[in-house]
Parts: sequence; C-alpha cells; structure tokens
Amino acid sequence: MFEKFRFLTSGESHGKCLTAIIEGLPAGLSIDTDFINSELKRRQQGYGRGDRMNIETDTAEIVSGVRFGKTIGSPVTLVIYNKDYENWQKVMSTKAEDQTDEKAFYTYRPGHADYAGSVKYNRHDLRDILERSSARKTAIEVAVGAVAKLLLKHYGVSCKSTFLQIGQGKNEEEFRAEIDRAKETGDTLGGKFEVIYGRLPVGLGSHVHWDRAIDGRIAQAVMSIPAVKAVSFGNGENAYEITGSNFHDEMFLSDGKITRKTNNAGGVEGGMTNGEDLVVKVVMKPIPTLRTPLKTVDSSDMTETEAHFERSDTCAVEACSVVAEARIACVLANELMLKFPSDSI
Ligand code: EPS
Repeated sequence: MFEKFRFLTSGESHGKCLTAIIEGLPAGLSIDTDFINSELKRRQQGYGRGDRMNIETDTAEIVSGVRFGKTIGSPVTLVIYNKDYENWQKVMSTKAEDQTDEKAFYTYRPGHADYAGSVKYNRHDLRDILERSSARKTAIEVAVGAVAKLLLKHYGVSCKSTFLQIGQGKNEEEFRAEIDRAKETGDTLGGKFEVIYGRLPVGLGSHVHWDRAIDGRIAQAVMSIPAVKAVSFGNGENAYEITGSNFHDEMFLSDGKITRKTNNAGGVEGGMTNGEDLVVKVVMKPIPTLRTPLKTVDSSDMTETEAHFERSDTCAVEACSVVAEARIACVLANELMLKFPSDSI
C-alpha cells in the first residue's frame, strides 16, 4: 500500500522507546520539530485520558535523514523515549538472564488482543501481547503522520477534526458529563468523529484496481487504529436510506469550474479524490481495559474469572482523532508522491 512514502515502527508500551524509519521523502522538505511535538502533545490531551499521560511528555528525536532542518533524501529516523521505562526496566529487559514473572498476567481482557494474540504467537504471559497491542504505539505513528502533514502542508493541503458524539453526548458539555459518569463507575466510553482534509488535488488513488482505491487505502489505515470499529466516507453510513437522486452530488459550473452543492460522497468517487473535501467518519469503541471487571477466562488454569485491570483511559476519542489524522496523512503523502514523483522539493 505504501509504495513511495513508506515507514515501519517498533517499540513496546513500557519498553525503552518507540522508533520509526520513514523512507521516500523528497530532499529539501523543512522539518519543523515544534510542529511534530505539538502533534504529539495533542495526542496526549483530551478529557478522560489516563494516568500514563501524566508520566509522559512525548517528544520526538530525529536521528537521521535531516540536516540543518531539511530532509536530505535519506531515511528519516524518529525516536520517542518512554519515560515510564524507568519503572519497567526489569520487567521489559531484553536479556534472557533477567526472566521474571513480575507483571505477568493470564486473564484475557475481552475486546483486547490478549486472547487471539496469545493463541497466534503461542505466548503464555499475556504481557507479551499487551505490550505491542497497546495504543501506546500510536505516539510514534503520530510523529510519522506529522512529517507526512508537513509534506501535505507544503502542497497547501489542510486538515481538521470534529467530534460528533461521545456516548450519548452531542456537545462539549455533554461529552464531559458522559465521561465523568463513566469514570465514576469504572467504565469506558467510545465515540464518533470526522477528519476532513481539504484542498487535495483531483485524482489521488485510482479506479483501475481495487487495491489502489484511495477510500480502500484510507479505510485500512484508519480501521487498524486500536479500538476503531467503523470507518465511512461523507454520508456513506446513511446511504442505504437515501435514493440515488438525493445521494449523488450534482455538478454545476461557476466561472468555468465544476462546483457541487453537496458532498455526500465525502470527496471520493471511483476510488479517487474528486477535489471536494475528503470527509472520513470514524467510530471508536469504548477502550476494553475496564476498572469494572468483565467476565473472562484465566488462561493459566482455564477457570472462569474476572478480567485483568491495568491503568487505562476512560475515553481516548480525542487522541484517536489525532491518530486518524496521522494515518490518513501517511496515505495522502504516499498518493501525492505517486502522482507527483520528485526526488527534491
Ligand atoms: C497509551 C498508553 C497506555 C494506555 C493506553 C494508551 O499506557 P499504560 O498501559 O502504561 O497505561 O494508557 O492504552 C490502552 C489503554 C490500551 O488498551 O491500549 C497511550 O500512550 O496512548
């Protein structure tokens, strides 16, 4: 999927650091580290975040690919150090001789990766799965997305997010009340938000093969964010109840240019951007690590029990929207580089 703007990330939630290597950036792109760090700060904020956010002050260190503030065409390496590692050095040691059962756990958290991950990778201590399945890894993805956003900004592309609903709440005041209520009862909350990218060129993506459709690529990138359960474009989630004459966005001319009065397609037709705003709607489920225990199974003796609780957030929808912006930015950066290939800015 990422043919031009490619990246890999590594790192565990309580490991030493999170790392990313980005390849495919043109040389000469200004890398504004303050912008990258402000995006990391946005991801840490939001009403309902947990105690881990009081420990971390995420900042990205650039260790390759940038000289005197500009890319030089070589891979860009980013590192975010986990402050909390200080408290986990023994438990997260990479050395065989440090083997310990401290912080091991065996009760699957329903809704999390524990069960399927432990079966797939044949791990007894579920911490081996928790550490990478944790949404902690989205910190480094936001740093990569910030670099992608710098490329998009260079081409004049804009980005914003809006919260549509959290629990039953539909405005800021109601969001907070819902989150307070969930927190009191040891519960968690999901929500719905939209990400809008504007001023995109016509023709990113393609209709010629299924795996080149930009809506498909964006859906994959957003759906794989931890806890995301639904992704749609424009008015796509309601398309089943509207007739064709009401759904499709009619075309008009204004000063010789094509204009539309509606954007039910969310800026994508035939798997390509059509010049209208790209509107991606996302639903995040409530985080599955609950203070109020859920019924589950203990894998060590196969008895019914209650789920493991580890420090968690009550609601991370705001953080999720920053991660979704970042993932979409990476897809768009790749598509821009495919359509306008260039070794330098
Ligand atoms: C997160 C860091 C994690 C969690 C949260 C997101 O830190 P810790 O496990 O040390 O509390 O706060 O992740 C989850 C709740 C989860 O289920 O994945 C972060 O940096 O966003």
